[in-house]
Amino acid sequence: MNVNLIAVPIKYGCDRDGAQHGPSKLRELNMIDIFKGNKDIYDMGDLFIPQISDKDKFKWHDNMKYLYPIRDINTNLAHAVYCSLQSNCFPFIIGGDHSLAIGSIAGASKYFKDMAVIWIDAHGDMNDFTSSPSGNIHGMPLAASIGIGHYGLTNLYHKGPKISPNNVYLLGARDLDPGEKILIEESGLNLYGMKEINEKGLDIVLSEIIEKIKASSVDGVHLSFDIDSLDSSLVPGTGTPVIGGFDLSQTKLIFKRLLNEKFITSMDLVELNPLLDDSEESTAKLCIDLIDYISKLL
Ligand code: NNH
Ligand code: MN
Ligand code: MN
Ligand code: MN
Repeated sequence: MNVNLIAVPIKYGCDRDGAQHGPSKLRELNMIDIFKGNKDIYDMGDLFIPQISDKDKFKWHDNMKYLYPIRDINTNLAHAVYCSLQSNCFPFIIGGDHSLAIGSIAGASKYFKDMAVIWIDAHGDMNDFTSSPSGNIHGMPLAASIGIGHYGLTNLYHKGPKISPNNVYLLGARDLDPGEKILIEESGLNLYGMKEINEKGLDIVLSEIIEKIKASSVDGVHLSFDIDSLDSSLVPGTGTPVIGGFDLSQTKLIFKRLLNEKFITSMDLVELNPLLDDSEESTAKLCIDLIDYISKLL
């Protein structure tokens, strides 16, 4: 299967300058050629992101920054993802902040009858506008995809919830907001927090997830990978690093085990912020290393 690379240089979801430069930094470090060395990919270019002044961030909602621009960008992304799947291509979406997963999932869920989502993140991204401490929409995409939150996001691209919580696997969480914890509990999604992973062992947890997905009736699986799932010491170039995360070999094990199943049908890689990176650009280089690794497994 060919890969369609869709870059989304968006920062409105994290409201932090720099996240919009993720795709250009990865291109500068030869992402496309590295990918092409392993897999037939087509660079579909950068999705159009309109310029919005930060003075206008609360223009559309008082606790959801840049709501309508984010909705409109994600609607276009959803269509790009849907069209890729329809033409038998694997959508590989590069961020940009994690709000873009609303569009990835909206697009993929229109194509598939019943879809699972594996969400790898230090955070839950399960806030709605009442529980969010920041108003940043990158803390809300998983909730929105399940149908929780503002109608502008929950009805994006096609009406209603995109995925059912029993088909959601949240992996690596270790920084959850109080209201978000309640939403996670109530939803009944499959939570594998860092504490549980450390106790059980990552390999066992991955086997459990793989078994559950295979036993379910899903016809598509979206993998949404936030680089802040890695330990904060490894990812200085991300907006909200959190200690106690995955090391590099654990991260590669996750990709190896999941991609070897051949059930993943689309994926995101998000939250690189080159402006926050160290002078060696270690976070950007780590992303390149992961892209090299992933593209060999696709
Ligand atoms: N939970 C916080 C919020 O909603 C932080 C979210 N930040 C993330 N999510 N990077 O992956 O604002
Ligand atoms: Mn995230
Ligand atoms: Mn569907
Ligand atoms: Mn995160």
